[in-house]
Amino acid sequence: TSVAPGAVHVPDWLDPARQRALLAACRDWARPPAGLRTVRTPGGGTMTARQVCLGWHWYPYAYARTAVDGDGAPVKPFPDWLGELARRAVTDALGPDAVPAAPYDIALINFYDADARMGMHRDADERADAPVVSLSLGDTCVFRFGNTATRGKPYTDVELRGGDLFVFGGPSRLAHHGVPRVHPGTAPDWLGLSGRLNITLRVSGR
Ligand code: MD5
Ligand code: FE
Repeated sequence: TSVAPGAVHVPDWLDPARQRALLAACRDWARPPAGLRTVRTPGGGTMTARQVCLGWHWYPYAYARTAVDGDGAPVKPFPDWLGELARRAVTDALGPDAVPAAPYDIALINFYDADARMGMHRDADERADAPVVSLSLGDTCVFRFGNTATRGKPYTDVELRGGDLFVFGGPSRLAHHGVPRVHPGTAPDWLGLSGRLNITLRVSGR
């Protein structure tokens, strides 16, 4: 389903076996060193979703090779199979011509508990315009897809469920977006996850 030019939602893209395998991998990556951390913004705010990074470590508002705002350890490698998954996602959502020449080399994994939110923002710290691939696991959330010019209206609210794929490319790459709420207890029992998890796959352009 196209939400805006270049923004395509593919419900149920990951089958249950893939969801379980991805969750197990994310739990492994979340362990120290360079594991799950709380992100603090320069203004003194705290992000409610906690994060772990692969390939490059994101901190507000730049990328580094070490967990500079965590334990300082080298960031875990970005595995080849995740890059393969990203290219397949872009092909399915936008077509083969939208797959970037440069390799996918960043994963940002956000863990949301029942009270976690993500305020409206743009992802502008990458030096490449390659599409961002977003995979969701666990609880359903409200995903707010906005416009490029402002953090406010107009925007479109979309329900993202576990197993869904969303790809943001072309004119949607720099759109504002956020997660105004998570619906607790909506994850399927077979997954064994309380809360929501989102994996974004990106090209650093470095
Ligand atoms: C999430 N993560 O659900 C979202 C999904 C983040 C973040 O926002 O920065 O980690 S990714 C949504 C996204 C990425 C790039 C572009 C656009 C949306 N967009 O143009 O709407 O945890
Ligand atoms: Fe974002």
